[in-house]
Amino acid sequence: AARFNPLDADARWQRVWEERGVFHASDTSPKPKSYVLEMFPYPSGRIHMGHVRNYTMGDVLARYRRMQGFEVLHPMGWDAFGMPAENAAMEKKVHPGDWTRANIATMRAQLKRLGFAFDWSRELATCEPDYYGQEQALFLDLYEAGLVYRKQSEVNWDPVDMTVLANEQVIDGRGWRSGALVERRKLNQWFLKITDFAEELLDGLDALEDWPEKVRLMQKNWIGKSMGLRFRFQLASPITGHDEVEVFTTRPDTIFGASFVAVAADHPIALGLSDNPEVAAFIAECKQGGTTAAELETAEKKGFDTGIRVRHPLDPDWHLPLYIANFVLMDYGTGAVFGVPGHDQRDFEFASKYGLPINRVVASSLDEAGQPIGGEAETGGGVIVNSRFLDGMDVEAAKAAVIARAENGGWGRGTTVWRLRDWGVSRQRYWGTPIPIIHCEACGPVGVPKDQLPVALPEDVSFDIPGNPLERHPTWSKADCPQCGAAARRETDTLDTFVDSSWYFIRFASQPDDKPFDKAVAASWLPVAQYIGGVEHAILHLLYARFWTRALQRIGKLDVAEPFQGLFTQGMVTHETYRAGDGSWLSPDEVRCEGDDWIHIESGQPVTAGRVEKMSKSKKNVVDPEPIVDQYGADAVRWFMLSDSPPERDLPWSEAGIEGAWRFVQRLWRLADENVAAEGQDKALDRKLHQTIASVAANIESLAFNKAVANIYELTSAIEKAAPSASRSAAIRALLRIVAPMVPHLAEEAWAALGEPGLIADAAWPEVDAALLVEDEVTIAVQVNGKLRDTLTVAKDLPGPELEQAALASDKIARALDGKAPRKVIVVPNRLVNIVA
Ligand code: ANZ
Ligand code: ZN
Repeated sequence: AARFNPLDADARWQRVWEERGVFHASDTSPKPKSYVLEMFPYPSGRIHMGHVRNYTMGDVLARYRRMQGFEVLHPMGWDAFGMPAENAAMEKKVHPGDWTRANIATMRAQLKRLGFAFDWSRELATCEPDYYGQEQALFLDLYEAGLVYRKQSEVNWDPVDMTVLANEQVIDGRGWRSGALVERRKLNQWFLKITDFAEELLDGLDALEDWPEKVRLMQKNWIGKSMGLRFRFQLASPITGHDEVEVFTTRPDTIFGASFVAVAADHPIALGLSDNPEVAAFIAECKQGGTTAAELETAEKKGFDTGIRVRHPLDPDWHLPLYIANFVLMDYGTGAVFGVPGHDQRDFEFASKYGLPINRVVASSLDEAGQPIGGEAETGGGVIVNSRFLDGMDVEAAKAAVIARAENGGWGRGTTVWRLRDWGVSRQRYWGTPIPIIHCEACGPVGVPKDQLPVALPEDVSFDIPGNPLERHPTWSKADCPQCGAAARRETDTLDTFVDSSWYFIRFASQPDDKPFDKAVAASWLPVAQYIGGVEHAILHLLYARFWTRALQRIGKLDVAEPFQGLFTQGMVTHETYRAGDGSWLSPDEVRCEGDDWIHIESGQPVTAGRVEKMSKSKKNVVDPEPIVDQYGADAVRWFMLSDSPPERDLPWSEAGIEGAWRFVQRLWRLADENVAAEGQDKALDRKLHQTIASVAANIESLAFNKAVANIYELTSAIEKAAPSASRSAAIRALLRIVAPMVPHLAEEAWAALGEPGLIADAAWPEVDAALLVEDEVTIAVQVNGKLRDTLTVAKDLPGPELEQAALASDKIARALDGKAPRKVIVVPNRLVNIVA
């Protein structure tokens, strides 16, 4: 055939792979195992270009590893619980389960059309009871081991809809449906003791050499280990029940920069003053606003001066005002702080508002001691100034000095402090894993016995009014206490969906019916050799998965410490954005290019082409992969995803790029299709081929796919230019094998057309003839009196006398010698001839 026709070939080969179970991973294979994993998708509706890029990279590696003789596990599944399904239920009156399963069906079919080498027999969806029931079993194991507990914690409360809101349902501090100002409310919620693992999770980062440095750093900062000091300020005049207030700081070095002390709105001192109606009103005001870190950060800093004064511990005559402040949290440190406006931004804003002193105690040099602080706090390091015995010390030395002083004086204690908080996993939502607990009046919270798992979600729920449908279901929450048999209440909170994604990779590795996984089988696959996904998961998902793995190891369920040996975070797929005259966004298929201008097709009006940005629905700059696959076939799309940009960088989608990829696929096809059998060796082509095999392998292994693509382009051109020979025919066959991981359908089709037996998917990676990697010619420098005068290309390992002869035969050397006779000739074989005249 003149052309490769993907519309026919793609589906045909996909069927063959599936029928023959080519990509099934065998637990019992004698081959070495390799686990290649891409982050599983949320079934939002359709596959987008980001998925295509992510899964293409993983697929190339998985197929390559198979060709290298590994038993490869390359699974796919669905992160299927979460808010969007409930939103769809509320907006479109469709059951979250129906919506999710329909999306999965669509997206599965889309993935299959791209020809990814997944072991579909291991497919899982976290919203199915066979998955979340096993998750409940693991939750109970952790509960028994004391790694799960319940405590009061704040949630976003919508006072109009009378419901708890997820963080993403709070928009600018208001409920997304009611528009009411959101309040903070305390509820009893479930927590996982990730802080027990803080030290391990931090230390473990050092061994993760195949992770991007920036991700390790982000995790390190998130865990946030630092030295802190807890110390007490005496109240200048004690009040009932309190004669001191204990604060917590990570910057004891700034102790002489203090200008106020502040407690949280629910601190005992604040509550003790709440008989005063002004205090009570201020405490109520502090409860408004969302709970997200961003919201707390940006909310206006407000305080209430209690009138109480406290004594500075290093100078009893120095009195500071005591405030109640909205930016101090009760559940961190001691719920009280001392404010240093010169060097902490929150304190700076607070002091500016209430006219408190803003003193400098850190400077870039001692000369700067008298300089006032400018428009914002100076949070960096430097030398301590205006601080008595600390003057001249650097920040770290001053911290140690103050901690020592406090401990000797008995007014404070140094502590190691962690930024990491325990993981709150309770969600007041329907579409998640039910927490397998029953609340009994007499026995308290009791775990559901394992033989009663899964605790399945009820199907008959309604979403027409806000709130958690599990809570108002007529029967579901009624249960008997497993311990005493009394009538009791089922927990109606469901688990954070990050729990679902914290162990799916273990379930992929081993999927028995009667338990979460088999310890030995799981350990035979884990850790994941290469994990690939978006950098947006660099902190939470990866940290939670690392924690979950270590927790299971600690309780003896799993023999693995770190789940992901290699991590790669790929760049995004981007596209130009377009705006109509009225500022509204236009999608790429609503506009047309005319010369250098863009035109709105429908109205004929000019369009402004804007920045190249991540494809997103809000900016309408999305290109749907499906019609592209319809038009160009899977291989062209795959090739384009790999070719234009380094994988860690953004990839700008372009029509020209996909067309180029399509043309290259056809070029490969023509090489195979027009190949003529011939005799004879082509040494140069042999060498090019073997160098390419080696460099493509090295580039795939380091995930430098765009470099592998460049290697392949070069080899293809070399083959095209070469005259027919046995070498050329062999090179074409080898080329098909090295492109097979990238363009597998074309490779199969051409492989079959050349009459090769078996599937190329089962073929081995071509062997490199090491002898051909070595160049047999070398470049020699020829010097006269130490000055470079000529270079010569000669056969490798040419003996000294012959090298000398060749050097002396050079015209340039003759000119440089200018008739003088060489006095001495120094020869370094393969490198240099130096003539001393
Ligand atoms: C004095 C100081 C001076 C502070 C300075 C910072 C900079 P990280 O490092 O994130 O753990 N803090 C302590 N308890 C708090 C609470 N319950 N609510 C709000 N803020 C609290 O933060 C520790 C710092 O956050 C502490 O160090 C304290 O302010 C504040 F130039 O003390 B610092
Ligand atoms: Zn009971």
